[in-house]
Amino acid sequence: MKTQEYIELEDQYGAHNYHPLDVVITKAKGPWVTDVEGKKYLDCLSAYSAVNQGHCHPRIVKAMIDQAKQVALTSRAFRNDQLPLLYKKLHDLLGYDMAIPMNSGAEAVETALKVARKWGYEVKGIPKFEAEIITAAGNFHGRTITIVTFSTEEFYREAFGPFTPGFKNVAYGDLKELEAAITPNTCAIMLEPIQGENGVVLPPVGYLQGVADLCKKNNVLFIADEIQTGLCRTGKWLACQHENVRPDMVCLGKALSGGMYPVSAVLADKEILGLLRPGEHGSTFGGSPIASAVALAALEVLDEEHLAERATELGEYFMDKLRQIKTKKVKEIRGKGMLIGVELYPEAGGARKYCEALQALGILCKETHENVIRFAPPLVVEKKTLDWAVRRIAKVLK
Ligand code: IF1
Repeated sequence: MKTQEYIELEDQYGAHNYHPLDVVITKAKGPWVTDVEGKKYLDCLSAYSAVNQGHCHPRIVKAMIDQAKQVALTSRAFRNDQLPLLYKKLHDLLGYDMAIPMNSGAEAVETALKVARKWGYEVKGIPKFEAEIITAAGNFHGRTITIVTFSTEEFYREAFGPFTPGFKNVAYGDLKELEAAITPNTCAIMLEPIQGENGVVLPPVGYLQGVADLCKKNNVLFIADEIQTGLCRTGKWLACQHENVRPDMVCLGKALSGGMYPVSAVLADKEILGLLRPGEHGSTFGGSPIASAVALAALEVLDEEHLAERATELGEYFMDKLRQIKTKKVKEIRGKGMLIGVELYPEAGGARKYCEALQALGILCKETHENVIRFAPPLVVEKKTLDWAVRRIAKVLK
């Protein structure tokens, strides 16, 4: 079948909740994907940072196939011999006492919110059902009803109320406003260390440290949503580590499986995650043998291929080259490691058409909001491939 036939089928029988580029991918390897016409593209999105390890990493593929032949799913009613190994690996790499496995990022976020509320009632002593959680304007944490409750993007919410009580937003990057929003009933503050969806927005230097200090002072939990920023994308295992901040809870997803399978998790110490009792929370697929084996391999690849260091080096290289492009269309280039946003002036006419032009030249990327193009290739990409990409990006921005 041809591209157009796939598109017609999809549009006829699928919900129209996306506006994808018209490229129909059929296979992929490392940083490259190939469409059904046989055209090859450099993937500069990495499935929103889920394929940090590169597409179809042989080691992760092998872990998945081997485990699929062995046992895929047991449910958590029984134990399996892969999940304990994943727990230990997460502990060794990231230094938290415990983890809880889920599937999607949104589920990890929901899990963290539930645990934070429980902590609020049982440890902090907040009166029953009065717990408050503070989030940041411009956030993106997923699509469930509770999560869109605190989205500030009206489009994500407008058709979907009524919403979940107990949340309030403050401006991202503003410690004063945050401090003023904390009450004795505040159990947690949840933030992305860099707001990806909001256009790769970096908070002011010292903000995350300031948030951690405010949390400590007020007996409030700091939840970091590292679903997009975590697992080496920004040059550290966790983006919070750039400021030597250790959040009380960390949400992981996306690259936790290298894109092979939906795997997410929440990490925290025993005083927090240890509060969950049997039956209070769970998931049919979360922590399955196949999810665990895949995640274990995905973490080993990040570790053994030193992908955090690679993200730092490649990110500096890439951003430097992007900055050398002579163009009047670019307002700002910002990012950390290999999470890079190129913000165009509004007069440039919106980022979408540049993504379409890049597609024609063999580069896949995605606009975020009106005017930002996000560049986040897999961390296994080579410098000479980035050079190749920059030549094309320069052409498009001229
Ligand atoms: C879509 C955005 C990125 C996330 C953070 C939780 C989740 C995400 C920081 C939820 C998910 C994805 C979802 C995807 C597009 C993508 C996205 F543009 F929409 F915002 F990456 F920037 N926390 N982000 O970034 O994880 O439940 O999806 O596994 O199409 O909605 P999920």
